[in-house]
Amino acid sequence: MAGEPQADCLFCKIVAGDVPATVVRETDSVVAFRDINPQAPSHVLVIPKAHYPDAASLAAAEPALAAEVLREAGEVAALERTVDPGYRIVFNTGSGAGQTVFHAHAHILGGRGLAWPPG
Ligand code: IU
Repeated sequence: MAGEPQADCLFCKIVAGDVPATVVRETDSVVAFRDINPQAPSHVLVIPKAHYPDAASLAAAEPALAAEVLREAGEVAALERTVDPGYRIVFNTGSGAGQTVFHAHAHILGGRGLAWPPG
């Protein structure tokens, strides 16, 4: 069923506490934790606790939860003090775009200059 935990999903295991993560913020519906392979001085992932394979499927099924992920991204940036000069929110979607974990997640990157366009 849509949104239900998936036994083979790494991020569902983090939500369940079965895989360790350095959690920086948590609400009833989302978790924010540090990426284990940071690509910037501040690199935090925000995930919905419910399982959806990517951001688009999350937004289609539960738009309020997708909005909560974005709201939480802003809270993370404030906590990490990256609001000024700026930070980046990234949703890699599909393997060709670099998605490796198929549980929707926002990367919140900051703490250094971020070039555009991305690689
Ligand atoms: P991607 O957009 O699907 O490639 O992002 C997945 C991220 O999950 C990636 O940056 C990994 O470093 C990160 N990650 C993690 O934080 N903890 C883990 O246990 C594993 C991956 I596996």
